[in-house]
Amino acid sequence: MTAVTIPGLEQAPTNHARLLAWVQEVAELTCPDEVVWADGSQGEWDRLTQKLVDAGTFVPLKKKPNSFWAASDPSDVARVEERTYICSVREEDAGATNNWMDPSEMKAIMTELYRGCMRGRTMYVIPFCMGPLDAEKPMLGVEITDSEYVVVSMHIMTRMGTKALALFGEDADFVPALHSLGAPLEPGQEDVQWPCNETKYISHFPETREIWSFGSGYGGNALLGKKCYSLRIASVMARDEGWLAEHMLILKLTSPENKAYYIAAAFPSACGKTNLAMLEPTIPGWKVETLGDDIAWMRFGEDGRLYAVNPENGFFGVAPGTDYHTNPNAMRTIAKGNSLFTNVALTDDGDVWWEGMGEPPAHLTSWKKQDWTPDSEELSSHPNSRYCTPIEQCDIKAPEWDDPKGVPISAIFFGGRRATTIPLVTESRDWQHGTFMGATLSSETTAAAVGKTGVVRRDPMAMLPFIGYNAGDYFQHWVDLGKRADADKLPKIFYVNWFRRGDDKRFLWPGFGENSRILKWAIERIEGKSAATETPIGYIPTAADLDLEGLDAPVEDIEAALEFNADEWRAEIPLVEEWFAKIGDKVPTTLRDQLETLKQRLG
Ligand code: GTP
Ligand code: SPV
Ligand code: MN
Repeated sequence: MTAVTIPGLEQAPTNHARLLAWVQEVAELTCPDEVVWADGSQGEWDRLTQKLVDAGTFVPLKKKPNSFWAASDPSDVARVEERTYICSVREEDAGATNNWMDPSEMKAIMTELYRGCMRGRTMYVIPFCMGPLDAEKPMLGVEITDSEYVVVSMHIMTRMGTKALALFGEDADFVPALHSLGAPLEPGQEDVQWPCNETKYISHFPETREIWSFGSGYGGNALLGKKCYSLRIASVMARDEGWLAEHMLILKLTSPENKAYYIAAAFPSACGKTNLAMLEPTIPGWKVETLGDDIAWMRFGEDGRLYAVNPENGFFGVAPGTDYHTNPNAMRTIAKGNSLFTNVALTDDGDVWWEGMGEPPAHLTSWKKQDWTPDSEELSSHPNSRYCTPIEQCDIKAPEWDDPKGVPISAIFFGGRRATTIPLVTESRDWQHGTFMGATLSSETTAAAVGKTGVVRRDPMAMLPFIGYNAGDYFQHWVDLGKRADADKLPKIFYVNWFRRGDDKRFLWPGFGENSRILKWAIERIEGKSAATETPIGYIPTAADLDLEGLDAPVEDIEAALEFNADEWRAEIPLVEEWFAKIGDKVPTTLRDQLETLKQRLG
C-alpha cells in the first residue's frame, strides 16, 4: 500500500475495521487536504457555520438565533431524478421506473469522477443513526462528504457524531454513503459560494447497500441519510426483511374523548406532508401532534399491528406557502432558531421571507442574490426553497416521537395533487383495494424535482423516485404484507386530494387546518360512527357526513370536491392500463383483478 499521509486520517475515534478501511480508501482516492471525524458537538456546529459564513455560503440571520441563510447555485436546487440510479446487479431488479446501470460500470465511471475530487477541501466522516439511538437494531450509516453545508445539515436531520459512533462497536453493520460536491480546488484557487459540479450522479447499490453521490449539494441529493438511505436502500432492506420504508408523515390525533390514533400519510414531494403532520385542527376538542413529516419505517409488532418510526431527526420543509395561517407550528419551530434556510429571500433586517408569508417587504435579496421588490417579475424564493429545523424544538412533537417501539398505525392516507377526478376523500374497501389505490396514485409534478411542473404522472405510494427496486415487486410486497396480518389489525387505507379545482381554477377545499375534518371522518369510519356512500371507486362521504361546522366555504364547493365523476374515472382507466403495462409482468394478479373490478363497476 502506498503510504499516504493526510492530516487527520490517523486520528480515527473508532476501531471498526471495515469503517477504517473504507475511510482510508476514500481518502486515498479523493485526496482531501485533511480528514475530520464529525462529532456532532456544539463546538463543531459553531466552527463549521463560521467557516461557511467566512466563505460567503451562509449569512447569519439577525432575527433568528443561531440560524443561517444560504443560496445555492441556481442549477442545484432540487433532486435530480434523471441522474438518480438504482445499480442492482440485474437490470430487472431496478425495473421500469428507475434508471439503471451495471454496478461495476457505474463504479468505474464514478471512481474516475471521485479521483482527486476533494483536493483543497476537508473530508468529513459523519457516523449517523437513522431512527432512535436506543433501537434494538440501530440503523447505522456513515456519510463521507467534502461539504460543510452537508455536515451542519446532518447535525439537524440525523442523530450523528459521537453518540452514533458509540453504537458501531468493532463490527456493526452500516451503510457507507459517499458524497462529494465534485469541486476540487487548485492551490490558491478561490472557492465559490456554492460549489457543485455540472455532472451529477446519485447512485445506489442495493445488494451491497452502498450510496455514491457526486456533483450536487442539494438536500435530497446530498444528505444521504434521507432519501438515499431511509427510502431507496431501506426499501430494499424492508422487502428482504418483511417491513415497509415509506414516504410518509406520522401524526398523532387525539379525539375530544381523549382517545389517541396514529395516522401515516404518503403524498408526493411538495404535496402537503409537512403541513398535515403539523396541522392545527379547526374542529374543537381535536388535537394533532407530530412524529415525522417525510419518512416512516413500519414493522409489524407482536400484537399484529403495524408500528411506525420516523428515521429522521429534523424537518426539511418546503418554505413557500408556509406561514402563521397555513402552518403555524412550522413557523413557531423555526422561530426558535437553530435552523438553516436555503434558497429563500433575505430581508434587509436579517430575517427570511418567502412567497405565501403575506405582504412582501419593500426590498429583499432574492434567492438569486439579486435586489428584489414587490414589482419584480421573478419569485423572491425558489419554489423548492427549504427550511431545515430540529424536531426536538417543535412545540407539538408527540412525546413518543423518539420511541424505538414506534406507534401503532390506524389509518394510512394516500394523496396526490390532482385538479380533477380524485375526490377529496375515498375510503378503500380493504387492504388490497387500498394497495391498488396507492399503486395507481397520480399527482401533478412539483418543483421538488428538477423538470417540468404540473404534469400528471403516476406516483405509486408517493414513492416513484424512491423505490429502490422493481416497482412490481414493491406492489407485491404490499399485497403480501396485507395477507400476513389479521384484516382488522391492518391500518385502513384512504385516498385524499386536497387540490381539486373548480372551473375557475381555485381550490375547492380550503385545506390545511380544515383537513382535520377529513381526519375526524376517517377515524369515525374506523370506529363505525360515520357514514359514507359506496361508489365504484370506494366509500365517499356526502357533505352531510362530514363535520363542516364553522367551515367558511360554500357547500357546493365541498360537494364538488367530494364528487365521484364516472366519466372522469373512465378516462382514467387507459392511464392506469398504460401504467401497469409499463411495470410489466410483475404487476401482482391481485392488482390486475382490482383493475378489472373497477372497470366492471364503472360499466
Ligand atoms: P416534501 O418535503 O417535498 O416531501 O413535501 P411535503 O409533502 O411535506 O409538502 P408540504 O407540506 O411542504 O407542502 C407543499 C406545498 O403544498 C406548500 O406550498 C403548501 O403550502 C401546500 N399545501 C400543503 N397542504 C395543503 C392543503 O391542504 N391545501 C393546499 N391548497 N395546499 C397545501
Ligand atoms: C422531497 O423531495 O420529497 C423532499 C425533499 O422531502 S428532498 O430531501 O430533497 O428529497
Ligand atoms: Mn419528501
